[in-house]
Amino acid sequence: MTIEILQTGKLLASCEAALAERYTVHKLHEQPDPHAWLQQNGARIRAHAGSGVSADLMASLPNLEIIAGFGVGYDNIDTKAAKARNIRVTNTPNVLNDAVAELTIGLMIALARRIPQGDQFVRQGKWLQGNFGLFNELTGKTVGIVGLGRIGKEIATRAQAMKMRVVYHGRKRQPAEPHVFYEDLVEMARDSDWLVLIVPGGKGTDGLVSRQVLEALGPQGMLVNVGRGTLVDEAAMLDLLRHGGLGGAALDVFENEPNVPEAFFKLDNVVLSPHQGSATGQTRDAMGRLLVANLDAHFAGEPLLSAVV
Ligand code: A2R
Repeated sequence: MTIEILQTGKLLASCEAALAERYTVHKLHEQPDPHAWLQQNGARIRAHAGSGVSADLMASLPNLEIIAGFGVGYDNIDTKAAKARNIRVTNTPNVLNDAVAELTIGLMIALARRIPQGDQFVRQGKWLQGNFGLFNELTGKTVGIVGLGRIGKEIATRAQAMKMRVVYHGRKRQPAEPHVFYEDLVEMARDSDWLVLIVPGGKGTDGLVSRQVLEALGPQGMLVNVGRGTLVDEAAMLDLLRHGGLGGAALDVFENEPNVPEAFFKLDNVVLSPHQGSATGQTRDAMGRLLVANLDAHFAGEPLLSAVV
């Protein structure tokens, strides 16, 4: 008898194929009556593959041993409920650092130089009527990284290659890092030209970037969010972007994805991206391999590769 595991959403094809080779995989999202299915079969499930696991779902899986999440963030897995039942939780860190850092720099240049807007300008034949305009550059500017973690450090390296000065904010100073540390986020925003958000979502960081932080960044300031939509007071950001209180924003994440407030669509000083941080074939394959490797390690009684609980 092979081990029975549960998926509640679609995963990458290569990841699903690897899981199917090793385990008996049940797909709750393909069941006509998921509730009834769980009542009948929930007790046989020993692992969940993929993110998005609530305490309710865990309650209907009495023999669940492990949740192998896809992605570095696990704010959509109820880790408290998992811990209470000794259910292990894994994520897929590190393998996506480069992809997210690359997109971050891409978004920064796109916003500074208005690359998407320039593309539209050419396509719409507006170039025939005159030049596009003069914009900004990264060279010589200060970027404040909120969350100098695994991904944040990769962004810092690339920002330095762009001849930027790097400073950072977190809950604690990292003595091994050469950059200036700010304990106070408002102060860092005031001293920075760019603010890049790359901290995890969840209760501890909800609304971390308040109106006050955004106002400190100011009319020339640029915000980049590649962490989570919940980090920012989105309504305040919109208001400031519309009325000149904030220079611009490049956003890969939003409060209520994929529902992006339409007000953003009318703004020229924003670049919008559909949560693409880790979205390359190479990186997603690596994330899938790590998810599967964590499950394999668990069922082989070996140490997990990347445990969060
Ligand atoms: O606070 P510290 O010194 O432990 O630094 C961590 C920082 N961080 C925070 N900073 C300010 N206020 C907080 N409440 C707070 N909580 C955490 O975020 C650390 O430097 C950074 C997170 O780094 P890592 O744990 O290495 O995460 P990684 O792999 O860089 O991914 C960051 C996030 C994911 O959780 C996804 O939400 C997103 O990027 O894709």
